[in-house]
Formats: sequence, C-alpha cells, structure tokens
Amino acid sequence: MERVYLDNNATTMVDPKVKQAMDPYYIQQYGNPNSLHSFGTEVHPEMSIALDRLYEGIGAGDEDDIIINGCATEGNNTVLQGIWSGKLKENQPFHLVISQIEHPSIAHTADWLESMGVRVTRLPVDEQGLVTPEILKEHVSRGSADLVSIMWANNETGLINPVQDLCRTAHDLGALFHTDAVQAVGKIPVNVGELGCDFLTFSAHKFHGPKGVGGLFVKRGAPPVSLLHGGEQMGGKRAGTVNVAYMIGMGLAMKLATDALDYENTKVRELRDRLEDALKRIPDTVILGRRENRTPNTILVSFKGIEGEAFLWDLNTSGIAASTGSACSSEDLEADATLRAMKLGADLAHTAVRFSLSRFTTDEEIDYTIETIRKVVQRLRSISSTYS
Ligand code: C6P
Repeated sequence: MERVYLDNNATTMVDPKVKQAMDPYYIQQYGNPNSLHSFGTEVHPEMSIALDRLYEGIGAGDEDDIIINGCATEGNNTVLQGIWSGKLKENQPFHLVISQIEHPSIAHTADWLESMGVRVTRLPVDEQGLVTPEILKEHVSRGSADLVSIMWANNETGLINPVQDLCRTAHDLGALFHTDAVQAVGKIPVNVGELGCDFLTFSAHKFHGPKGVGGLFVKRGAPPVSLLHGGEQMGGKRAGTVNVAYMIGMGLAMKLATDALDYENTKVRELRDRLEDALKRIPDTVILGRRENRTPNTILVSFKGIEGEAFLWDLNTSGIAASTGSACSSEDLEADATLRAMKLGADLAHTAVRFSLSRFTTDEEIDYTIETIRKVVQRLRSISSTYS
C-alpha cells in the first residue's frame, strides 16, 4: 500500500470524469463567456448545463439564484458582509448570530464585523456537540437578530446540526437564515426547498470538483448580497470573469456526488464504521460525537497519551494522510474552537485526529489503515511520558 488519503474533509481528489469534462475549456474553447463572438458564445450551452446540475443538486427553484464564486470562504463572507452593508446603507444596526463551532470563514468574519461595531452572538452547543433550536431560542429574543448562520455539518466532528428546525426557528424569530453546507453537500441529501434557508454555501473541492470554485445559493426574494463589485458578470452580483472550466467541473461534480449519495450512505458509511469499530477496540480511545449524528465519512478520535501531531507524523511516514483538525488551522497550536465549544479537556483536544473518507476509499485502504494505526498507537504509547 503506497498512499492512503483519509483527509477528504480538507479537500478531495478531482473525479477523473470531472477533469475530463474540464479539459476542452483551456486550449480549445477558452473564450470569455461575456464575449459576443463564437469563442464566447460556444461555452454557453455547457455552462447552462452546469448551472442546471447545481440547481438540481441542491433542490433550488428556477427563480432562486446560485452565484458562482471562488470558494466557500467567499460565499460565507458575501452573506455576512452583504447583509451588514445593506444594514449600513439603511443606517440600521446589525445583529449577527453564529455558533461557536463555525469554520473560520464564518467565525473570523464575525470577529472582524464585531470590530466594525456589529453585535455578534455566538451560540454554544449541547452535550452532543449540536446547535439546537432550543439553544437559539434561549440566546436570541424575537425580533432582535438579523441573520442566523449555522453550519449544516461540522468539518471536524462531522456532526450534523438540525438545520431545518434551526431555519424555522430563525424565521420565527424574525431573522434570515444562512447555512454553510460545505461538509454536507455530497455526503447527505441537501435540498434548499425543503430546508427553506435564505442562503447556502458550497464548495466544489469538497465533493470531487476542482479547488477555487464554489456556489452561493440565494433564495428568491432574499436581500441582495455581493462582495465583488465591477463588471456585470453573474447579473452584477459577483463581478469578475467566471472560471468556465471550473464551473463546468463543479456542475458535473455535483451531479456525480448527488448520484453517489446512496453509495456514500452505504459503502462509505460501512468502511467508516469498520475503521471506527477497530479504533474503539484500542484501549483508552475516545470517539467524538455519536455516530448516528455524523456525516457518513467522518471520525474524530482521541488516543490518550498521544499528541495528535506525533500520531499524524507517524501515519504520514506509513503513507496515510489524516489531520488534527481543519486544514486551514493546522499550524495553530491553540486547542481548536470546535473542540473548545464541546468542552473537551486539553488532553483530549490535543490528541484528536480526524479521518475523513470518500467514495474513492477502498476496503484494502481501510484494512491497511487499521493495521498501521494499531502499530503506531502501540509505538507512541510505549515512549509517551503521559501514558501509563
Ligand atoms: N474546511 C477543513 O480541513 P473553501 O476552502 O473556502 O472552499 O472552504 C472553506 C470551508 C468553509 N466551511 C467549512 C465547513 C469547511 O469545512 C471549509 C474548509 C477544510 O476542514 C479546510 S480549512
């Protein structure tokens, strides 16, 4: 076994079919879609198919909007800053509600908005690590909040928040509702029509599409939000020439991911459970978050007495890629915000390791990973000063 990739919540391999679908748009059909000549117009049909696939993939209606952008970080910033600037224009205060377990693209944007005078409420999680409608009602009074932004599935634990109930509660309280669905799309069914959210963010590289392209769903009638001003691309809502190849790749990736949802919830889940069961049999190991509340591909596990970084280093030497938390915070030695919100002791937080599978993960890879982890845990514990 040469290399095993179990860090699919950080990013995924581009599906070879997606790569193939993108190839013609570099050398042959490279026109700017806003040009009036044939180089520009010939890309329209495939772009329109891609958009249809995105609408279908998340259950958006014809009159809703999907703004193609550069990544989920951009989508999240667009919603938070977009609603804020709308309030500024009307000379109104802005009260933003997020949770304590949001990805930095929400959490740090909220910190920045707070430094600009915005009121920010950060909801805690319950004992299961979930944000619930009860918590939202407890912390936010009717009519006081403008926007509630709660992630659908957490990138580190895989825990799935009850977003439909949260959305209903946010609306009852008089607020708009946004969800960062980056870790939900391609893993569990996502339907904005059923959910009723005003905004939803996704990112292609989390579901076997290319990096550097994402989408922001905006419900019909929701307030306009935009971050990049300039040309009339995306109806003036997101200026800048769209990356045609990536947009087409994202459309196909969405279709393939939604077509594979059954596989994700059967085979990928089975592989994840087999790995998790094997980890549980190792003494002094804690799995975080109940399995039934998690996306089918994710495990966050703590091996007592073993620093997460040392463990990952050993695994990496054996060709296995996992992570200690989210990839964008991997150089931050502070215990992670999600784990702090879950009130995990420092010992567990510093030993937490995330394994995230994909539809390309094989039985053989899981066998090899189980065998390697057993050896690595034994070796590191034998030299650990904190494990006896
Ligand atoms: N999480 C992880 O290792 P971008 O890269 O901008 O398309 O996606 C950002 C993002 C936003 N929301 C959630 C829930 C995410 O998980 C991510 C990316 C990676 O967990 C990299 S930090």
